[in-house]
Amino acid sequence: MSGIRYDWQESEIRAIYNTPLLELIYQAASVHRQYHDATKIQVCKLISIKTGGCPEDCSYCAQSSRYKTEVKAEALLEKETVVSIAQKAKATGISRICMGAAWREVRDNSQFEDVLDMVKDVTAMGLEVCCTLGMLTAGQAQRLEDAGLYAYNHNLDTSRDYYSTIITSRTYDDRLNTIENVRQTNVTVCSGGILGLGESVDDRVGMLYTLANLSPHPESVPINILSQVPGTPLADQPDVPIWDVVRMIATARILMPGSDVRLSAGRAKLSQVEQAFCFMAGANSIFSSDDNKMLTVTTPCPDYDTDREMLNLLGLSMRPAHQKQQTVPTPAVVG
Ligand code: SAM
Ligand code: DTB
Ligand code: SF4
Repeated sequence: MSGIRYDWQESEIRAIYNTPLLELIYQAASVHRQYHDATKIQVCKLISIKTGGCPEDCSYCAQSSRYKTEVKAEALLEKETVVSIAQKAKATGISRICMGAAWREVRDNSQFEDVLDMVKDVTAMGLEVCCTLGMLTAGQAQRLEDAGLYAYNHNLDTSRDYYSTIITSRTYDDRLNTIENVRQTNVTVCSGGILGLGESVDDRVGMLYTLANLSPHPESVPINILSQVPGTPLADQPDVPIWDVVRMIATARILMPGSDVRLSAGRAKLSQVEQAFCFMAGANSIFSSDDNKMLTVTTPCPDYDTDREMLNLLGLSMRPAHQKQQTVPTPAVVG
């Protein structure tokens, strides 16, 4: 689409991030209205299809087997369980289901076959299905596409420079390779990061630089606020100031105008007023959960009723599945 750039410089991104706050929000809100119906929010439901016992060492994560957290390793969920959670979510107006597995990578085994079956059945319900299963080969991405997968989530989390401070069991290029493998299919890409890992503003700019120079941009960009999980190396990180969250969302919105920007983990810590600022700055998606958790009990998530009430109060409605609006900006009338 016209007006979308893939050649952002870090200096430009830093200047956008550091724009005086209300001016930044105004610019982001304006861009948001050119590319999206600003009265719509996509509400998603996460399902942890395989919880805990992950061999990776992501310093923020409750599911890594390297840290002693309250999350215990569980078996892959049954397809029937996943379908019934998805049915309940659909009945409340949720249009996207994200299935997460605490895996380093997908293996070509019977568990992958089971996941492909889940993707088929939940897709057949008319919902958008996203999976986040760790690293993927191009062949595995193709099999997920064949099963009907709509999106694959694989976050960059932070800048290339800061990555090895947070994760040592894989590299930034491993991450980019999986994203590239997904791009070879028609499955859309979901990739974003986390605020509150102890990163600098330059690291935030660096992550957005990598995302915004992917061509095409990830169709979906989750912005997570660190949930400080006891037992992990990042347990004692301070809370992220709300204005940093708003700046990050607004900058992502301006750089990647056509993408969905998702206010993800950490939303439960925000007041309605704080969330309203995030929507004004261009966030157009949230995760909601009837069991009050994101993937695991360590990270609370507002429930369906609370979110319905908030959206009503703000005059927002839930976007149906497969209805991402991509308005072509009207050319200026000359003369
Ligand atoms: N194992 C897969 C992977 O890492 O790609 C998928 C699941 S993993 C839980 C998905 C994403 O959740 C991570 O990339 C990270 O951005 C986010 N996440 C995990 N733990 C978090 C926490 N404590 N606070 C905020 N975000 C978190
Ligand atoms: C994403 O960026 N955030 C979601 C989704 N993608 C998979 C996951 C947040 C996980 C929060 C930590 C937990 O629940 O343990
Ligand atoms: Fe494993 Fe994903 Fe958690 Fe890293 S973020 S430890 S890969 S579940």
